Amino acid sequence: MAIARPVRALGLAAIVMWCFFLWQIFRPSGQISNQYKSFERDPMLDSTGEPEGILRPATSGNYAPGPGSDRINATLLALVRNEELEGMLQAMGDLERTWNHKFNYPWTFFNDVPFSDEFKQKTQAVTKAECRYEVIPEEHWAMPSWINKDLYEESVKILKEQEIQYADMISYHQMCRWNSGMFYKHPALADTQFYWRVEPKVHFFCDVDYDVFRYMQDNNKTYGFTINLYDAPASIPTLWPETQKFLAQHPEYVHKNNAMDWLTDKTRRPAHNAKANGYSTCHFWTNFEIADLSFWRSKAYEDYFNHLDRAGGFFYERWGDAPVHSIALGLFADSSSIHWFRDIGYQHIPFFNCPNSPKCHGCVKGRFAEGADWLNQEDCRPNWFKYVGMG
Ligand SMILES: Nc1nc2c(ncn2[C@@H]2O[C@H](COP(=O)(O)OP(=O)(O)OP(=O)(O)O)[C@@H](O)[C@H]2O)c(=O)[nH]1
Ligand SMILES: *[C@@H]1O[C@H](CO)[C@@H](O)[C@H](O)[C@H]1NC(C)=O
Ligand SMILES: *[C@@H]1O[C@H](CO)[C@@H](O)[C@H](O)[C@H]1NC(C)=O
Ligand SMILES: [Mg+2]
Repeated sequence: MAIARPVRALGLAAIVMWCFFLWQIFRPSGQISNQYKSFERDPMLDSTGEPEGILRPATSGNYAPGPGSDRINATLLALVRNEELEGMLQAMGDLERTWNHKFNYPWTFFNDVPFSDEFKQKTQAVTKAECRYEVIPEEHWAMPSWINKDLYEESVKILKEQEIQYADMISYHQMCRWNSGMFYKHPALADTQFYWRVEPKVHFFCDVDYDVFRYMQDNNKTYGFTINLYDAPASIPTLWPETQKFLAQHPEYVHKNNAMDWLTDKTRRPAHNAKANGYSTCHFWTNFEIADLSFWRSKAYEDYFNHLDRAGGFFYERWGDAPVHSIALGLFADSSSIHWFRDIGYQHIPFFNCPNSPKCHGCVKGRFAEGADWLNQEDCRPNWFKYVGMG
């Protein structure tokens, strides 16, 4: 049966339109629409090398596994469940390949229940370095006695209505509290000064050829981050008001070179600042952090954490360790001691730090988010660079 030429043309046009429609929906999200772009030109697209300052390559000392090395008191640190073994092996594999096989820093694993033999055997098999497996003491993990269970249950309902992820998992609240104010009190870390926090399933993309812990020590760095994000204001409505109460009692703890402007910015995302009652919600994304434990062990931070803990927001709201750490650093640390590790390629779904460097493989240079365009608006790095810099 012959089909008239105009009808054929129409049919072809319909197919073309349909393909275009599908492409619009399913096209790869590599292209960031202007609406959500944070920078005219993302600094990650600029050529990235090693940081300035004193650097020690593996050849500068004895980094072989075992005692008597040139390693300082530092550890790779992971809070992880037995069920997350596969994801942990993947993350360890990445970090061993890109960095730790050269330096052999020990791994310290924490869990609220004992690690299984399988977990111990398989993780130790990924590294030549020493692995330590630690159980968290009950008094560091349990919900504190002053938290009212009924009030907690009521609060969870409200948080759920506001679509706060994991609000109904008590263990998530416990995890956030432990990461905020407990991990550094574990006896296994008594002799440790620096740690690098690693979560299961994260990725590392770039070869790093210097001792990162020595970099922190030699250059007087307190804290290192890769990604800076906005938080969900509904998870922390009273965190900033509680912080202000604390500061009224303890103005002496605020460092003269603080990052208060970064904490309180309301120009870039005013609605977030309003909903969080004065806090921009901008925070270091703490699933990656390289830091000096003496900051958390300071009187200023201890008093601040105790104030927050008593206020109850780790349970009645869903305060994360990320905003808590970030506010404390922004207030009590010298902002020049906070370092952006732009050279450490990193991913925790759905965000990336992917530098433009020949040392990096497996991520798209300059890509910040994967999955949906709107995720790019969660990028808060421009504020850190604006108020503090890229150091
Ligand atoms: N042992 C133990 N580890 C936990 C528990 N809850 C969370 N963790 C660990 O704490 C870290 C953060 O938990 P996640 O569930 O990844 O939280 P998240 O990163 O905010 O959420 P995702 O986006 O789902 O990854 C991970 O390393 C987990 O393995 C727990 O109840 N017990
Ligand atoms: C480093 O650890 C050793 C024990 O492993 C300890 O004797 C020493 O005091 C520690 N140093 C610091 C600065 O904590
Ligand atoms: C680090 O701090 C010490 C003591 O304050 C100082 O002597 C040293 O010069 C500083 N080093 C750098 C690289 O800033
Ligand atoms: Mg995670």
